[in-house]
Amino acid sequence: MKITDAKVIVCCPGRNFVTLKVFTDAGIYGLGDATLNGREKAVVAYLEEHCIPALIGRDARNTEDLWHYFYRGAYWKRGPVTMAALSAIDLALWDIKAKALNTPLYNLLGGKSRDRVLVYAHANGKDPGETLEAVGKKRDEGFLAIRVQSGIPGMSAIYGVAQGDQPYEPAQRGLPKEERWDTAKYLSFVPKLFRSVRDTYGDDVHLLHDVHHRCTPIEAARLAKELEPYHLFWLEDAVTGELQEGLRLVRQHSTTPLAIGEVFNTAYDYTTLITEQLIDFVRMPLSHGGGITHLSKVAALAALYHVQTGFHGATDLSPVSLAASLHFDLAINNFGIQEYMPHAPSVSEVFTTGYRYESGFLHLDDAPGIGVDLDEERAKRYPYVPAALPVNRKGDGTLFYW
Ligand code: GCO
Ligand code: MG
Repeated sequence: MKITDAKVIVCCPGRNFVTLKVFTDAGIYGLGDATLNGREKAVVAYLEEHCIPALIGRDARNTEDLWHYFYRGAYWKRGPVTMAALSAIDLALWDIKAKALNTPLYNLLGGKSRDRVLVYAHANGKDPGETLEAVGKKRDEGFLAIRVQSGIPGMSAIYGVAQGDQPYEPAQRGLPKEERWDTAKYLSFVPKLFRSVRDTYGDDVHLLHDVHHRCTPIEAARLAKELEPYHLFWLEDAVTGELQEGLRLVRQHSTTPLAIGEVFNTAYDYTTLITEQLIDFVRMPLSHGGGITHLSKVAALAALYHVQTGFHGATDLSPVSLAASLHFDLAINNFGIQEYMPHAPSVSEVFTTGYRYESGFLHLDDAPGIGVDLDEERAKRYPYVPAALPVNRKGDGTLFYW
Protein backbone atom coordinates (compact mmCIF):
# COMPACT_ATOMS: atom_id res chain seq x y z
CA MET A 1 0.00 0.00 0.00
CA LYS A 2 1.87 3.04 -1.30
CA ILE A 3 1.76 6.52 0.18
CA THR A 4 0.68 8.77 -2.69
CA ASP A 5 0.52 12.16 -0.97
CA ALA A 6 0.45 13.92 2.38
CA LYS A 7 -0.54 17.40 3.46
CA VAL A 8 -0.57 19.54 6.56
CA ILE A 9 -3.76 21.30 7.62
CA VAL A 10 -3.47 24.19 10.07
CA CYS A 11 -6.64 25.61 11.61
CA CYS A 12 -7.70 27.62 14.64
CA PRO A 13 -11.22 26.71 15.79
CA GLY A 14 -10.66 28.51 19.11
CA ARG A 15 -7.01 27.44 19.27
CA ASN A 16 -4.42 26.30 16.74
CA PHE A 17 -4.18 22.71 15.54
CA VAL A 18 -1.78 21.16 13.04
CA THR A 19 -3.03 17.97 11.40
CA LEU A 20 -1.13 15.69 9.03
CA LYS A 21 -3.21 13.82 6.45
CA VAL A 22 -1.50 10.93 4.65
CA PHE A 23 -3.06 9.43 1.47
CA THR A 24 -2.50 5.94 -0.01
CA ASP A 25 -3.15 4.21 -3.32
CA ALA A 26 -5.72 2.02 -1.51
CA GLY A 27 -7.97 5.07 -1.21
CA ILE A 28 -7.45 5.11 2.56
CA TYR A 29 -6.08 8.14 4.37
CA GLY A 30 -4.88 8.58 7.93
CA LEU A 31 -4.66 11.54 10.32
CA GLY A 32 -1.96 12.48 12.79
CA ASP A 33 -1.82 15.36 15.28
CA ALA A 34 1.27 17.56 14.82
CA THR A 35 0.26 20.39 17.15
CA LEU A 36 3.02 21.88 19.31
CA ASN A 37 1.51 24.73 21.28
CA GLY A 38 3.02 28.08 20.31
CA ARG A 39 5.49 26.43 17.89
CA GLU A 40 3.00 25.24 15.28
CA LYS A 41 4.70 26.59 12.17
CA ALA A 42 8.04 25.05 13.07
CA VAL A 43 6.47 21.58 12.89
CA VAL A 44 4.65 22.49 9.66
CA ALA A 45 7.96 23.48 8.05
CA TYR A 46 9.71 20.31 9.27
CA LEU A 47 6.92 18.13 7.88
CA GLU A 48 6.56 19.97 4.57
CA GLU A 49 10.23 20.51 3.83
CA HIS A 50 11.81 17.36 5.20
CA CYS A 51 9.31 14.58 5.87
CA ILE A 52 6.51 14.61 3.31
CA PRO A 53 8.82 14.47 0.24
CA ALA A 54 10.55 11.43 1.80
CA LEU A 55 7.25 9.71 2.68
CA ILE A 56 5.75 9.65 -0.79
CA GLY A 57 6.12 6.30 -2.55
CA ARG A 58 6.82 4.30 0.64
CA ASP A 59 4.71 1.41 1.91
CA ALA A 60 2.32 2.78 4.55
CA ARG A 61 2.19 -0.58 6.32
CA ASN A 62 5.84 -0.48 7.41
CA THR A 63 5.30 1.60 10.54
CA GLU A 64 8.36 0.25 12.34
CA ASP A 65 10.78 0.88 9.48
CA LEU A 66 9.32 4.31 8.72
CA TRP A 67 9.59 5.31 12.37
CA HIS A 68 13.30 4.47 12.32
CA TYR A 69 13.72 6.15 8.95
CA PHE A 70 12.55 9.46 10.42
CA TYR A 71 14.21 8.96 13.83
CA ARG A 72 17.44 7.03 13.43
CA GLY A 73 17.74 8.07 9.81
CA ALA A 74 17.80 11.75 10.77
CA TYR A 75 21.18 12.90 11.97
CA TRP A 76 19.47 15.78 13.91
CA LYS A 77 17.17 13.62 15.95
CA ARG A 78 14.96 14.15 19.03
CA GLY A 79 13.57 17.46 20.27
CA PRO A 80 9.92 18.57 20.38
CA VAL A 81 9.66 19.87 16.81
CA THR A 82 11.06 16.84 15.03
CA MET A 83 9.33 14.42 17.41
CA ALA A 84 5.93 16.14 16.99
CA ALA A 85 6.36 15.70 13.22
CA LEU A 86 7.44 12.05 13.55
CA SER A 87 4.59 11.37 16.00
CA ALA A 88 2.05 12.75 13.53
CA ILE A 89 3.45 10.54 10.77
CA ASP A 90 3.32 7.49 13.01
CA LEU A 91 -0.26 8.18 14.16
CA ALA A 92 -1.43 8.70 10.57
CA LEU A 93 0.18 5.42 9.49
CA TRP A 94 -1.40 3.47 12.38
CA ASP A 95 -4.74 5.08 11.50
CA ILE A 96 -4.30 3.82 7.93
CA LYS A 97 -3.23 0.35 9.09
CA ALA A 98 -6.29 -0.06 11.32
CA LYS A 99 -8.65 1.34 8.68
CA ALA A 100 -7.19 -1.04 6.08
CA LEU A 101 -7.96 -3.93 8.44
CA ASN A 102 -11.38 -2.38 9.15
CA THR A 103 -10.86 -2.45 12.91
CA PRO A 104 -10.47 0.08 15.74
CA LEU A 105 -6.84 0.88 16.50
CA TYR A 106 -6.98 -0.70 19.97
CA ASN A 107 -7.33 -4.12 18.35
CA LEU A 108 -3.85 -3.75 16.88
CA LEU A 109 -2.43 -2.86 20.31
CA GLY A 110 -3.62 -5.99 22.11
CA GLY A 111 -7.38 -5.47 22.12
CA LYS A 112 -9.30 -4.15 25.12
CA SER A 113 -7.88 -4.50 28.62
CA ARG A 114 -10.84 -2.47 29.97
CA ASP A 115 -14.02 -1.11 28.49
CA ARG A 116 -13.73 2.56 29.52
CA VAL A 117 -11.01 5.03 30.35
CA LEU A 118 -10.71 6.75 33.76
CA VAL A 119 -10.12 10.47 33.21
CA TYR A 120 -9.28 13.43 35.39
CA ALA A 121 -10.88 16.83 35.04
CA HIS A 122 -9.46 20.26 35.81
CA ALA A 123 -10.90 22.40 38.62
CA ASN A 124 -9.47 25.86 39.11
CA GLY A 125 -10.46 29.19 40.64
CA LYS A 126 -9.02 32.62 41.28
CA ASP A 127 -8.90 31.97 45.04
CA PRO A 128 -9.43 28.97 47.36
CA GLY A 129 -13.18 29.67 47.67
CA GLU A 130 -13.73 29.63 43.91
CA THR A 131 -11.46 26.60 43.57
CA LEU A 132 -13.45 24.62 46.15
CA GLU A 133 -16.62 25.49 44.25
CA ALA A 134 -15.01 24.34 40.99
CA VAL A 135 -14.09 21.00 42.58
CA GLY A 136 -17.73 20.61 43.68
CA LYS A 137 -18.93 21.26 40.11
CA LYS A 138 -16.63 18.57 38.72
CA ARG A 139 -17.85 16.16 41.41
CA ASP A 140 -21.43 16.91 40.31
CA GLU A 141 -20.44 16.14 36.72
CA GLY A 142 -19.40 12.71 37.95
CA PHE A 143 -15.61 13.03 37.79
CA LEU A 144 -13.80 10.57 40.06
CA ALA A 145 -10.42 12.28 39.68
CA ILE A 146 -9.89 16.04 39.76
CA ARG A 147 -6.80 18.18 39.26
CA VAL A 148 -6.88 21.18 41.60
CA GLN A 149 -5.10 24.48 40.78
CA SER A 150 -5.81 27.78 42.49
CA GLY A 151 -4.93 31.43 42.29
CA ILE A 152 -2.73 32.46 45.22
CA PRO A 153 -3.35 35.67 47.20
CA GLY A 154 -0.67 38.21 46.28
CA MET A 155 0.14 36.67 42.89
CA SER A 156 -1.58 38.18 39.85
CA ALA A 157 -1.46 35.28 37.37
CA ILE A 158 -0.74 31.64 37.96
CA TYR A 159 -0.39 28.54 35.83
CA GLY A 160 -3.61 26.56 35.42
CA VAL A 161 -6.04 29.29 36.46
CA ALA A 162 -8.33 31.00 33.93
CA GLN A 163 -8.04 34.79 33.74
CA GLY A 164 -11.59 35.76 32.72
CA ASP A 165 -14.65 33.55 32.74
CA GLN A 166 -13.42 31.51 29.74
CA PRO A 167 -12.04 27.99 30.27
CA TYR A 168 -8.28 27.97 31.01
CA GLU A 169 -6.14 28.27 27.87
CA PRO A 170 -2.47 29.16 28.40
CA ALA A 171 -1.52 30.26 24.87
CA GLN A 172 -2.38 33.90 24.21
CA ARG A 173 -2.40 35.78 20.90
CA GLY A 174 0.81 37.51 19.92
CA LEU A 175 4.15 37.39 21.68
CA PRO A 176 4.57 35.68 25.11
CA LYS A 177 2.96 37.49 28.04
CA GLU A 178 5.08 37.73 31.19
CA GLU A 179 3.96 36.32 34.53
CA ARG A 180 5.48 36.73 38.01
CA TRP A 181 6.21 33.86 40.37
CA ASP A 182 6.86 33.45 44.10
CA THR A 183 7.90 29.95 45.21
CA ALA A 184 7.70 30.74 48.95
CA LYS A 185 4.06 31.87 48.71
CA TYR A 186 3.23 28.85 46.56
CA LEU A 187 4.82 26.33 48.92
CA SER A 188 2.98 27.57 51.98
CA PHE A 189 -0.33 27.85 50.10
CA VAL A 190 -0.73 24.47 48.41
CA PRO A 191 -0.87 22.13 51.46
CA LYS A 192 -3.56 24.39 53.03
CA LEU A 193 -5.52 24.28 49.78
CA PHE A 194 -5.51 20.48 49.74
CA ARG A 195 -6.43 20.31 53.42
CA SER A 196 -9.56 22.33 52.72
CA VAL A 197 -10.41 20.24 49.63
CA ARG A 198 -10.21 17.03 51.69
CA ASP A 199 -12.12 18.64 54.60
CA THR A 200 -14.90 19.66 52.20
CA TYR A 201 -15.13 16.66 49.89
CA GLY A 202 -13.70 13.78 51.92
CA ASP A 203 -11.46 10.94 50.80
CA ASP A 204 -13.65 9.52 48.08
CA VAL A 205 -12.21 11.47 45.15
CA HIS A 206 -8.78 11.25 43.51
CA LEU A 207 -6.95 14.59 43.72
CA LEU A 208 -4.09 15.67 41.46
CA HIS A 209 -1.91 18.77 41.30
CA ASP A 210 0.48 20.19 38.69
CA VAL A 211 3.56 22.08 39.97
CA HIS A 212 4.40 22.90 36.33
CA HIS A 213 8.17 22.52 36.75
CA ARG A 214 8.54 25.31 39.33
CA CYS A 215 10.34 23.71 42.27
CA THR A 216 13.92 22.71 42.87
CA PRO A 217 14.31 19.10 44.06
CA ILE A 218 14.47 20.08 47.75
CA GLU A 219 11.42 22.36 47.42
CA ALA A 220 9.56 19.62 45.60
CA ALA A 221 10.52 17.16 48.34
CA ARG A 222 9.07 19.51 50.97
CA LEU A 223 5.85 19.94 49.01
CA ALA A 224 5.43 16.23 48.28
CA LYS A 225 6.00 15.46 51.98
CA GLU A 226 3.58 18.10 53.23
CA LEU A 227 0.92 16.85 50.80
CA GLU A 228 1.17 13.25 52.06
CA PRO A 229 -1.80 13.51 54.48
CA TYR A 230 -4.10 14.41 51.54
CA HIS A 231 -3.19 11.27 49.55
CA LEU A 232 -2.82 12.72 46.09
CA PHE A 233 -3.29 10.50 43.05
CA TRP A 234 -0.21 12.31 41.76
CA LEU A 235 1.96 15.38 42.00
CA GLU A 236 2.91 16.42 38.47
CA ASP A 237 6.10 17.98 37.12
CA ALA A 238 7.28 18.71 40.65
CA VAL A 239 10.66 19.63 39.14
CA THR A 240 11.68 20.32 35.58
CA GLY A 241 12.60 16.99 34.09
CA GLU A 242 15.81 17.78 32.21
CA LEU A 243 17.82 16.45 35.12
CA GLN A 244 16.36 13.01 35.74
CA GLU A 245 18.51 12.50 38.87
CA GLY A 246 16.69 15.46 40.48
CA LEU A 247 13.75 13.16 41.15
CA ARG A 248 15.86 10.97 43.45
CA LEU A 249 15.78 13.57 46.17
CA VAL A 250 12.02 14.03 45.92
CA ARG A 251 11.50 10.28 46.00
CA GLN A 252 13.70 9.76 49.06
CA HIS A 253 11.57 12.14 51.10
CA SER A 254 8.01 11.33 50.19
CA THR A 255 5.40 8.70 49.33
CA THR A 256 3.33 11.14 47.23
CA PRO A 257 3.09 9.54 43.75
CA LEU A 258 4.95 11.44 41.02
CA ALA A 259 4.03 12.02 37.38
CA ILE A 260 6.25 13.66 34.78
CA GLY A 261 6.92 14.04 31.10
CA GLU A 262 4.37 16.11 29.19
CA VAL A 263 7.32 17.95 27.61
CA PHE A 264 9.44 14.82 27.06
CA ASN A 265 9.73 13.37 23.60
CA THR A 266 11.67 10.09 23.67
CA ALA A 267 12.26 7.06 25.87
CA TYR A 268 15.69 8.48 26.60
CA ASP A 269 14.07 11.21 28.73
CA TYR A 270 12.71 8.45 30.96
CA THR A 271 15.38 5.77 31.31
CA THR A 272 16.71 6.79 34.75
CA LEU A 273 13.27 7.76 36.01
CA ILE A 274 11.71 4.42 35.08
CA THR A 275 14.52 1.99 35.79
CA GLU A 276 15.27 3.54 39.21
CA GLN A 277 11.55 3.72 39.99
CA LEU A 278 11.75 7.44 40.68
CA ILE A 279 8.27 8.11 39.26
CA ASP A 280 4.85 6.48 39.14
CA PHE A 281 3.30 7.83 35.93
CA VAL A 282 4.60 8.69 32.45
CA ARG A 283 2.86 11.72 30.89
CA MET A 284 4.58 11.90 27.48
CA PRO A 285 1.72 11.92 24.96
CA LEU A 286 1.55 9.93 21.72
CA SER A 287 1.56 13.10 19.65
CA HIS A 288 4.86 14.40 21.08
CA GLY A 289 6.58 11.19 22.13
CA GLY A 290 6.92 9.29 18.87
CA GLY A 291 3.40 7.98 18.34
CA ILE A 292 2.15 4.43 18.87
CA THR A 293 5.43 2.87 17.73
CA HIS A 294 7.57 4.57 20.38
CA LEU A 295 5.08 4.89 23.26
CA SER A 296 4.43 1.12 23.02
CA LYS A 297 8.07 0.63 23.96
CA VAL A 298 8.06 3.25 26.71
CA ALA A 299 4.86 1.80 28.21
CA ALA A 300 6.31 -1.72 28.08
CA LEU A 301 9.49 -0.59 29.86
CA ALA A 302 7.38 1.31 32.41
CA ALA A 303 5.25 -1.78 33.07
CA LEU A 304 8.31 -3.76 34.15
CA TYR A 305 9.02 -1.14 36.84
CA HIS A 306 5.47 -0.66 38.20
CA VAL A 307 5.10 2.64 36.38
CA GLN A 308 1.73 3.47 34.80
CA THR A 309 0.60 5.85 32.07
CA GLY A 310 -1.22 9.14 32.58
CA PHE A 311 -1.03 10.82 29.19
CA HIS A 312 -1.09 14.55 28.70
CA GLY A 313 -4.50 15.58 27.35
CA ALA A 314 -4.65 19.37 27.48
CA THR A 315 -6.70 21.29 24.88
CA ASP A 316 -3.56 21.95 22.84
CA LEU A 317 -3.51 18.28 21.86
CA SER A 318 -6.07 17.82 19.08
CA PRO A 319 -8.99 15.35 19.07
CA VAL A 320 -6.79 13.06 16.92
CA SER A 321 -4.28 12.89 19.77
CA LEU A 322 -6.94 12.36 22.45
CA ALA A 323 -8.69 9.60 20.47
CA ALA A 324 -5.39 7.83 19.74
CA SER A 325 -4.57 8.02 23.47
CA LEU A 326 -7.92 6.45 24.31
CA HIS A 327 -7.17 3.46 22.03
CA PHE A 328 -3.82 3.06 23.77
CA ASP A 329 -5.40 3.54 27.23
CA LEU A 330 -7.97 0.83 26.50
CA ALA A 331 -5.36 -1.61 25.29
CA ILE A 332 -2.39 -1.59 27.66
CA ASN A 333 -2.34 -3.27 31.05
CA ASN A 334 -0.41 -0.52 32.87
CA PHE A 335 -2.81 2.30 32.04
CA GLY A 336 -3.29 4.63 35.02
CA ILE A 337 -5.43 7.61 34.07
CA GLN A 338 -6.03 9.97 31.14
CA GLU A 339 -6.10 13.77 31.34
CA TYR A 340 -9.31 15.15 29.85
CA MET A 341 -9.82 18.83 29.09
CA PRO A 342 -12.83 19.08 26.77
CA HIS A 343 -12.21 21.08 23.59
CA ALA A 344 -14.24 24.22 22.85
CA PRO A 345 -17.52 23.54 20.96
CA SER A 346 -16.08 25.13 17.76
CA VAL A 347 -13.51 22.29 17.60
CA SER A 348 -16.31 19.82 16.84
CA GLU A 349 -17.26 21.87 13.76
CA VAL A 350 -13.93 20.80 12.25
CA PHE A 351 -13.21 17.41 13.88
CA THR A 352 -15.72 14.55 14.20
CA THR A 353 -14.90 12.13 17.00
CA GLY A 354 -16.18 8.86 18.41
CA TYR A 355 -15.54 9.33 22.12
CA ARG A 356 -17.96 10.50 24.80
CA TYR A 357 -17.74 11.34 28.49
CA GLU A 358 -19.97 9.59 31.00
CA SER A 359 -19.73 9.36 34.81
CA GLY A 360 -16.00 9.83 35.24
CA PHE A 361 -14.91 7.85 32.17
CA LEU A 362 -14.38 8.37 28.43
CA HIS A 363 -15.98 5.76 26.18
CA LEU A 364 -14.80 5.05 22.65
CA ASP A 365 -16.93 3.79 19.75
CA ASP A 366 -15.86 0.97 17.42
CA ALA A 367 -15.07 3.02 14.30
CA PRO A 368 -12.09 1.69 12.33
CA GLY A 369 -8.72 3.38 12.81
CA ILE A 370 -8.34 6.21 15.31
CA GLY A 371 -11.92 7.20 14.57
CA VAL A 372 -11.46 10.94 14.02
CA ASP A 373 -12.09 12.86 10.81
CA LEU A 374 -11.38 16.45 9.82
CA ASP A 375 -13.60 18.57 7.56
CA GLU A 376 -11.12 20.49 5.40
CA GLU A 377 -13.69 23.00 4.12
CA ARG A 378 -14.75 23.90 7.64
CA ALA A 379 -11.13 24.05 8.78
CA LYS A 380 -10.60 26.86 6.22
CA ARG A 381 -13.09 29.01 8.12
CA TYR A 382 -10.67 29.06 11.07
CA PRO A 383 -7.27 30.29 9.83
CA TYR A 384 -4.10 30.11 11.93
CA VAL A 385 -3.70 32.77 14.64
CA PRO A 386 -0.17 33.38 16.03
CA ALA A 387 -0.21 32.66 19.77
CA ALA A 388 2.40 31.89 22.43
CA LEU A 389 2.73 30.39 25.89
CA PRO A 390 3.66 32.84 28.67
CA VAL A 391 7.12 33.51 30.04
CA ASN A 392 7.67 33.46 33.81
CA ARG A 393 9.87 35.65 36.03
CA LYS A 394 10.52 35.73 39.76
CA GLY A 395 9.60 38.86 41.72
CA ASP A 396 13.02 40.46 41.14
CA GLY A 397 12.80 39.87 37.40
CA THR A 398 14.90 36.69 37.17
CA LEU A 399 13.73 34.53 34.29
CA PHE A 400 12.22 31.26 35.56
CA TYR A 401 10.40 28.20 34.30
CA TRP A 402 6.82 28.76 33.15
C1 GCO B 1 -1.28 19.91 31.69
C2 GCO B 1 -0.30 20.87 31.12
C3 GCO B 1 -0.82 21.92 30.22
C4 GCO B 1 0.34 22.66 29.57
C5 GCO B 1 -0.02 23.01 28.17
C6 GCO B 1 1.08 23.79 27.47
O1 GCO B 1 -0.93 19.31 32.69
O2 GCO B 1 -2.33 19.76 31.10
O3 GCO B 1 0.60 21.33 32.10
O4 GCO B 1 -1.74 22.78 30.85
O5 GCO B 1 0.68 23.79 30.28
O6 GCO B 1 -0.28 21.82 27.49
O7 GCO B 1 0.81 23.88 26.13
MG1 MG C 1 1.04 19.55 33.24
